[in-house]
Amino acid sequence: MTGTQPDPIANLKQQAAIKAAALVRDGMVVGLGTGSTAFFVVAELGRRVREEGLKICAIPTSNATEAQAREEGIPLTTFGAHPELDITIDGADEIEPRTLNLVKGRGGALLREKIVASAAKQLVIVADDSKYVDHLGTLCPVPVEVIPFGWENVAVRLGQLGAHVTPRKVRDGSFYLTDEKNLILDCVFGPIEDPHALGAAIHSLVGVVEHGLFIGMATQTITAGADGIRVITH
Ligand code: ABF
Repeated sequence: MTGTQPDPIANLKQQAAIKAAALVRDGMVVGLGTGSTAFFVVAELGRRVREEGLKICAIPTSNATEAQAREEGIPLTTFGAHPELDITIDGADEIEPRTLNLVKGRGGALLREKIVASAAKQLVIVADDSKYVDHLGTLCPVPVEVIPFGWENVAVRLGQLGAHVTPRKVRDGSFYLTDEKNLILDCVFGPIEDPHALGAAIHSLVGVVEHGLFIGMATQTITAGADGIRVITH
């Protein structure tokens, strides 16, 4: 059988993930992120639970992460039992190193990710170093989760804020639906000078549930690149 070529980016993601997972201590309530980097965090926490007897319980940010956590044997809990979390570890699409402001949500889980992130004492972001940008909006759209009813009007008003708006669709051409059965409007703003102000303006639009600008939420980023692991703490 031919061996698969090692994926250098996946290796970087795994390095950052293992470093972040080491922050988790016995007794912690942990928010589990979504995406390919968070995948390695869940795998490492599962290993620690099985091999080191790590005693944690966790709240997943998506159905996909919930399924992986169950498979890894990580005990799950709910906000009903634990309304406050100790740490959430998640990925990101863009990181502004100066402010640790983020764009998240390319995976479609931004609402649960932001809820779980905001409920935790610490939000630790893991990524490969390709996610660093000088200004948010440089690499990718800002996803905006909207109620399906009247989404077309919200799209018009997002356009008035300067966005080129595309409703996210799946392969068969139907609308992508979030775990909460909402729609995602992918908004290309270009480089964003004042993400805090833009986030507030987006939030003020009736019909918007949440957006992928995570402003002032990350307490630490752990990234891996060719020159090793970089930790930024705010
Ligand atoms: C998730 O991590 C999403 O918010 C974001 O889209 C994703 C980044 O994905 P990856 O780690 O696969 O680059 O939290």
